[in-house]
Amino acid sequence: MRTDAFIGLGSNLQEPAAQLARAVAELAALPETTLVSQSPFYASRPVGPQDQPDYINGAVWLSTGLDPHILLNQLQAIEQAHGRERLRRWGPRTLDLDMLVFGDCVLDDDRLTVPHRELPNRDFALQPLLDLKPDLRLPDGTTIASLRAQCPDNRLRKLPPPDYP
Ligand code: PH2
Ligand code: MG
Ligand code: MG
Repeated sequence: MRTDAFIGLGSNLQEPAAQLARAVAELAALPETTLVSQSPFYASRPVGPQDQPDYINGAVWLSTGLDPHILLNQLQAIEQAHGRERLRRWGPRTLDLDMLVFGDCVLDDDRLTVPHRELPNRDFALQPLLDLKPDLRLPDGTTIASLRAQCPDNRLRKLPPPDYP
């Protein structure tokens, strides 16, 4: 069985747009997984500690036969390969891959919460999801479009096409 999984990407260290472009290729190459589409990339001001660079954010739509915890292992392996260090909560990072939505799956355990807990507060995740699938809904029926309309504005700036592959 295949599931539509939506992954948020973020980086604010070491050529963030290049980190995201590489990560998209790595996600597309995961086992039992195909890349359906990728969103534009956006520059966004940091949410959380302000003493860090702006982020580049985007999202991908995957179709996967992996179960959510196996996919999480794969996301964490890609983060590790990008030199991810876990220093402080919401602090700067070379690559962050967040499982935003995994089909109709609702999960909350010590490793994984899907849909992502912070999604309603993050325009840098909601806008790329809207770009990928304007009618996307959470398992409880809430539309991503309604969350986007209510979300605090963080001054997203869409990068011009030459800046993302
Ligand atoms: N990620 C965080 C903390 N703050 N701010 C922006 N703009 N983009 C992010 O991806 C981001 C953040 C921790 O996951
Ligand atoms: Mg994150
Ligand atoms: Mg994360």
